[in-house]
Amino acid sequence: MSSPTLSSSSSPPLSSSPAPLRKICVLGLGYIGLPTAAVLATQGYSVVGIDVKHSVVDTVNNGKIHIEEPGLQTLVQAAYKSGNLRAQSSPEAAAVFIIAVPTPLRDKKADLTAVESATKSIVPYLAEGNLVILESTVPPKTTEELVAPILQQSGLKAGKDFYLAHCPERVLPGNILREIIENDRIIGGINPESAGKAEELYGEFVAGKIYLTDATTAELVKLSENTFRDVNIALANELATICEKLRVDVWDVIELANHHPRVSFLKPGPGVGGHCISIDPWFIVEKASQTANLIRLSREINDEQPHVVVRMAKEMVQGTADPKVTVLGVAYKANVDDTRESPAIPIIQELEAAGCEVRIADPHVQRFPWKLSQAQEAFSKSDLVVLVTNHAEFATLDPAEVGKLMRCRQLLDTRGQLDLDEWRQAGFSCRRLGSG
Ligand code: SAJ
Repeated sequence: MSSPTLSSSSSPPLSSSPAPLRKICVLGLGYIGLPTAAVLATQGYSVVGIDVKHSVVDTVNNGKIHIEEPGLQTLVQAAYKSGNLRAQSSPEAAAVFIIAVPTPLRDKKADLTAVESATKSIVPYLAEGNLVILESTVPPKTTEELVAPILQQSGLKAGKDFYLAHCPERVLPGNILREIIENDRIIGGINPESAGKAEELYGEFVAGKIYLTDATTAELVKLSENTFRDVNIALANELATICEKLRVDVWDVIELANHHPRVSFLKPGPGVGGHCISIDPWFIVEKASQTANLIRLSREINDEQPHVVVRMAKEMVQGTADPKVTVLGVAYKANVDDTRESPAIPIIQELEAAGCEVRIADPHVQRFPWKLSQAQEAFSKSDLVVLVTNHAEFATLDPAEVGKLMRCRQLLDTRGQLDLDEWRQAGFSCRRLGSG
């Protein structure tokens, strides 16, 4: 079978690694950059983390973290205590530069401002033999057509005087520290020598297999993975809407269908959030607007889900004077503190626009544009609980205790998380997304 892979290996000999590879600048200390910097520092590299936010630099320089991720605090503290990790706001000379800055969506296109400015900030320090790695998720050809030309303003030639590769991050928030080590990696070099050089570095801490290819293939591999998941979730969400009409339980349908050896549905829900799956498919649409029809439609189906939830919520409080609605969970998914692109945001906006007083509780989230309440306060005199994020804590709520606080005992579970029989026994009238 033919493959775009140039070669693959699980661990190249480290002894062949030249000494200069041991000083690394990691640009961007977010969900990917900070764990990567900390892992490299604990592997004995001298790591300088760069972030444009002074508060982030200060936090890391105190051995602390500004994001929630299991195990990260311990790792960053260990890295900091080893003396191998420090942070600052601009780069300095190093052997390796890793760019892990955000690539948000603006008007359904990739906003590459941060990649561009991080790349520009490297130029004054770029030296012969350096390795530059782009980890940020980007539209196809960004490494070749944006990053390489900027770096070449140094007078050095990509692939000849310095090495350049795209090594997309593929770790799952909530499980980053395990996946950063265990996941297989795709390394796309601007030329085979660049891919090989990047492989030397990743081979030091990646236990999974490393596959080498070209930069544009690597960019598309990353986007395709998240698109695959988005299309699968869109199918589950469409099925939920169909089941709603047919008065069949989508959760039963999916569970039973998944017993087929070649079927693996993901779950329906209130919509797809986060900084990855809700964004990356648009990077493909951007480059192939005439042909990426299924990809675009899947995005649209998933973006419609918060409105489906609001329609159901409105039906449930119809006729209630001054309805009060409790939104449980605003993180984009279970057990994380990240609210970027969370479906909770359009749900809250639309409920408020419909005249509902919205109370919000999320045990993981500290910062949110709306006021966050403790659970007790959020349930007080409420007419409806809408479970938006399936945090583990919500599964252990006592329906009888919650019911006592509420004005009207109603529950809408958008995640299929709660035992509705238990809530019904406590006097709740319940609906579950996709259950008719
Ligand atoms: N979701 C559903 N139904 C499901 C699974 C997820 O509605 O069955 C929703 C979640 O609630 C969430 C969104 O989809 O709102 C995305 O969550 P996720 O857990 O599927 O993925 P992310 O965005 O946290 O991380 C993804 C991962 N990609 C893949 O699994 C292919 C991760 O490995 C990537 O590194 C990450 O994107 C990234 O940074 O690109």
